Formats: sequence, structure tokens, C-alpha cells
Amino acid sequence: MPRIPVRFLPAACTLAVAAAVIPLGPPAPAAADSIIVGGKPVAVADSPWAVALSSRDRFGGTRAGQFCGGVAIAPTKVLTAAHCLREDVLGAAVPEVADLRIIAGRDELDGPGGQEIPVRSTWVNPGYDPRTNAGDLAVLTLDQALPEGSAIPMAGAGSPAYEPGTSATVYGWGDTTGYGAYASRLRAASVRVLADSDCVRAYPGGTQGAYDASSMLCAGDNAGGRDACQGDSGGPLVARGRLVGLVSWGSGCGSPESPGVYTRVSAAIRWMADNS
Ligand code: 4AZ
Repeated sequence: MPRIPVRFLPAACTLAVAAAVIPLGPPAPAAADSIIVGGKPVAVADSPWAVALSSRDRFGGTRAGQFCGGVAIAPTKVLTAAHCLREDVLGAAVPEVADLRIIAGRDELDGPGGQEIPVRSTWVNPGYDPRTNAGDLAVLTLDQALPEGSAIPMAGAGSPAYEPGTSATVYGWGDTTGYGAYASRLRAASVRVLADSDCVRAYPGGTQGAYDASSMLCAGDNAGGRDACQGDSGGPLVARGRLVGLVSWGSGCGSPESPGVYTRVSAAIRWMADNS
């Protein structure tokens, strides 16, 4: 079966909306053997910086309108993927999405507990290129502060957390199967930071997409089976207790020859500094 670069498919979010309107057949399986894919449920109390992005207006009431992930780097600052805020994902321009919120501290999306905090303003990296996915970063400023201890430190350039082979964990409420089975509890999967050459080989350009080591980070599981998937976008990749990546794109989910591609957080630090 041809593998379709996920970034050329409608994002999870769009799929969720489309599914509500047009009965779709099962989405093209990302990878039949992959099943966050290959992860396990985790307690948000142990990863309080992992937040869900939600809009019930745009994505419906089930799973509290979750459509992407995010990660708190300060009490009122959440990083996510720029592509999560695209008009073709939201079905409207960001300012028209009146109920854009983050959900923090809640284990079960449909359950009680935790907090829903409105997004006061959004900043999309002006260097984001929707064609190549380079610069896939947005910053959300929250209306209220998250509880103390909710932010995760970011790994700066040169941190050992970026060394290939480092074990890392990716978190999200996204598809657990590649078939559109969205999680209602936060899940995490163990992957490794991979060499840039692994992603250059997998994504040389053309239909598979192009990996750019200056703005992207390669991570996955050599054996396949553990990966981020649709709906996890914008969520955290953590290594050595620091944020190293944001879920961005990839071809399918969990296939050994197609690692996950993440926004490189050391580059994100630079983009934020350049624009502050
Ligand atoms: C997505 O569409 C997505 N396997 C994110 C990450 C990956 C695939 C898809 C990586 O949100």
C-alpha cells in the first residue's frame, strides 16, 4: 500500500470534522502493524505540562473537542504546532474560534477535573512554511496561569538530550491505531532520538516530504510500532527531563522506515527570541 505523507492528508482535526459531516470510510491505515501508537496510558499528574488543545465549536463535544496537543513552558505559555492553527485544520481563522482552549490536569478528556483555560492570544512563527512544515511552531498565551510546577524546561542547543540514541517519550491524545481511534486518556510512547541521516533517508523530498535538520528533529523506534500519530501534533517529545520536540509530521504512524518528525525545540527557542 502506498504510504501517504500525513502532512498531505487532512489533519486529525479535519478528519474529525469531516467525519461528522460526510460519512467517510475507514481512513487509510497509517501502518497496519502500528498501534500515540505503541504507547500506554499515563497520569497527567506525572506530566502536567502535557495539555490538550480544544474547540468544541470546531470539533464537537466528544473528547472535549480535543484536536491537537500542546506543552506548557511557562505558567501562561503553551507551545504547539503552527499547523494546528491553520485555517484548513480549524475550518475557520483562529480569531473566529471563540472557544479555543487548553485542557490541563485532566486524565480523561470526557471526564471532570483539571482546568480548561481560554487562549488569550496566539503567535504563529512567521518562518513557518506550510508547504515544507519547516518552522512548525505556535505559542499560545493563556488567560490564566497553570498551577505551579506545570511547565517543563526546554533543551537548549547543544544539550545532550538531542544526541541520537537518547531515549525520549512522546505524549498525546491522538490516534492509537493509525485507523482513527482517538484516545480519551493521555498516552505516552517510548522512542529514541534518531540521527538526522535517518530522517534525511526517509524524507529526501518529493512526495515523502523533506527533512530539514536545522528546524526539525528525528525520533522513532528502530523496530517500528511506537510513534506519534494524527491528533498528537503539537504535543511534547521529552528527553532527559527536557522538552526536545513538538509532534509535527511523518509518513504514517509507527512504520520503522518512516520515523516521526518533530519541531526542534532548540530552533524554536531561537525563533521565539528573534521575535520577542
Ligand atoms: C499528525 O498528523 C501526525 N508519525 C503527527 C505525527 C506523525 C504523523 C501524523 C508521525 O498529527
